[in-house]
Amino acid sequence: MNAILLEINNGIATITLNRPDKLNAFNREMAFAMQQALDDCKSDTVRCVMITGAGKAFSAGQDLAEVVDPNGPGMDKILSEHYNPIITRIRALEKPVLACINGVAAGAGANIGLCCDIVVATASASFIQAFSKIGLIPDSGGTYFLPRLIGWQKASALCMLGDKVSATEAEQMGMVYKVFPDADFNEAAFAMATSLSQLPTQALAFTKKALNNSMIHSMDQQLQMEDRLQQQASKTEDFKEGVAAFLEKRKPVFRGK
Ligand code: T3D
Repeated sequence: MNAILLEINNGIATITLNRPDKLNAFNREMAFAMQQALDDCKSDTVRCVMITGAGKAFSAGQDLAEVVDPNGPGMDKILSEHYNPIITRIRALEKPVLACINGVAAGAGANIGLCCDIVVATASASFIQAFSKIGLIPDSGGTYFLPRLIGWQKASALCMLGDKVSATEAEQMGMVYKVFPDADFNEAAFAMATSLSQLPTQALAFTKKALNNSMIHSMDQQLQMEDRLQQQASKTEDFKEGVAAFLEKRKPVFRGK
């Protein structure tokens, strides 16, 4: 059974974390397959990426059996070779990545979800910074993204206490963009992915680049970056189409070019 499934249809790539018996916990094989799937999403045929989990969980993070396996990769390799390359690939991917949190998201599983561009969750989903429960620190970008998403105080509390947060609480805190009832989740998440895949893909890529840099830039640097990226956006076919469609009072057809 492939630990990661990748399907590409009509501009939408769906990456499914697929070890449902282990709540989609990551081992080395799965981490490498995830990196490969994200690389495959660089194709021009992909205009939006959805990440979700098979079965009842999104992901329980690191497979803890692998951590204690004497033949396993070892703690010195797990972050640098498994998770960090996943997080950097998601942030660098020049298209929107939608995390569809279909169940519990724990440890690195939670933080892979939280580093995505937009996070939606089913009402019965939950998030756990599970690390302190086993004597570790939050990784996979948890200490970077969480304080920026929900503020320092709440991030400190969740990282230290390891409390389980429901999807509704996560939405109120700003960790999640929208929560959908379980019965509507697949359809609603897919509708959002479809909308994203029909938007001006290059403008979204420039938007992502600007937002990535807003974490580290001064206001002046950010204004200069917006100026540069806006000039690039204004040279795209989709910009011409967007303006023409507005003036002709019709719906634009963006091609991602
Ligand atoms: O270098 C490094 O290693 C650092 C990297 C760190 C990255 C990390 O992600 S560290 C954090 C690792 N994750 C966890 O600590 C979470 C562990 N899991 C849980 O706390 C719970 O399973 C959940 C809260 C996620 C869900 O609870 P529940 O009650 O819904 O399910 P369960 O019964 O605990 O689990 C179901 C099965 O999945 C069970 O197997 P079994 O008994 O049916 O054969 C359980 O052992 C397995 N499972 C769940 N999480 C993991 C796992 N197996 C391996 N690794 C897991 N992380």
